[in-house]
Amino acid sequence: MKGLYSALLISFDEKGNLDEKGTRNIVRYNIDVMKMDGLYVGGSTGENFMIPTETKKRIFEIVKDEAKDSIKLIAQVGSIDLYEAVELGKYATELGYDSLSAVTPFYYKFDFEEIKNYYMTIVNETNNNMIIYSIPFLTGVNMNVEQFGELLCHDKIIGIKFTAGDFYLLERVRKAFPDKLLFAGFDEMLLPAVSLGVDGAIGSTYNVTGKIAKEIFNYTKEGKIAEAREKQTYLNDIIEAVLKNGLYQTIKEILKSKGVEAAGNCRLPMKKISAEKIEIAKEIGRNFL
Ligand code: MN9
Repeated sequence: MKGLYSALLISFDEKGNLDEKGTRNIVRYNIDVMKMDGLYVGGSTGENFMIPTETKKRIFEIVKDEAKDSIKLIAQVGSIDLYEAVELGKYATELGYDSLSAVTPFYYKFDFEEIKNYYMTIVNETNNNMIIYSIPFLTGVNMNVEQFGELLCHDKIIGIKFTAGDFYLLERVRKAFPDKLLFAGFDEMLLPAVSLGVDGAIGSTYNVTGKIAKEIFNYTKEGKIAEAREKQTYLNDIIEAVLKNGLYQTIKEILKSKGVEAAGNCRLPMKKISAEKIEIAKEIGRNFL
């Protein structure tokens, strides 16, 4: 399960309905052109927390159908509706997803006992692998090494998607759990995360920057830090421009400019992109990718 994963973008039409063909095209681009090792389906990048359960299921279905067994697939099933998380977990497990992942439950400030019960429930009900999705800047949920340990001691809880800039914590987690899978979640900090021994990375920008990310990953692992830094700086110039222009929609526009038809729109309440910003997105695609 090691390696580079795109956090898959999902295509929606003008009304916010799933565009199945467009989504399949994005999957194909990630496999055929970006040469990703896997896809992370239903994460933040997949606009997952804004879409209804039936659509989430359909997305898991068409991605699996398109990718077949050609790359690894992780299904993010986490939800503050634990019943939904279990239902989605069973569904993705039956479809043959290699692992589940679940965001730490957010909004209600659940205590650790509740968080632990959430993960144990999903794992015990689905009997599939689980990767903890930790993204404190969006969830407000911070876990320490001991708490990660209480979850990771379960055989089926195989790793963490670590989307944070706390590299001291990352290093302590790496040392404490050498046999678990650690994935870096911030594309702009890939180099330092790889230098601290992560097994892979999962990111939104890799839908279009996957090849650059692979170079950073490989150079860093080989100890070629100057080369890796040069690539990271190049990647971060792209990421800075993308973030400024609107993260997910800009990546969708770049995909379109690269010939990925119907890469689509974002769902409300995310706003519609302006004509001016579409031009900026195309320019980023043309100049850097
Ligand atoms: O999960 C992504 N996080 C979000 C990972 O989309 C919230 C990252 O890949 C970031 O989009 C990326 C740009 O900041 O690092």
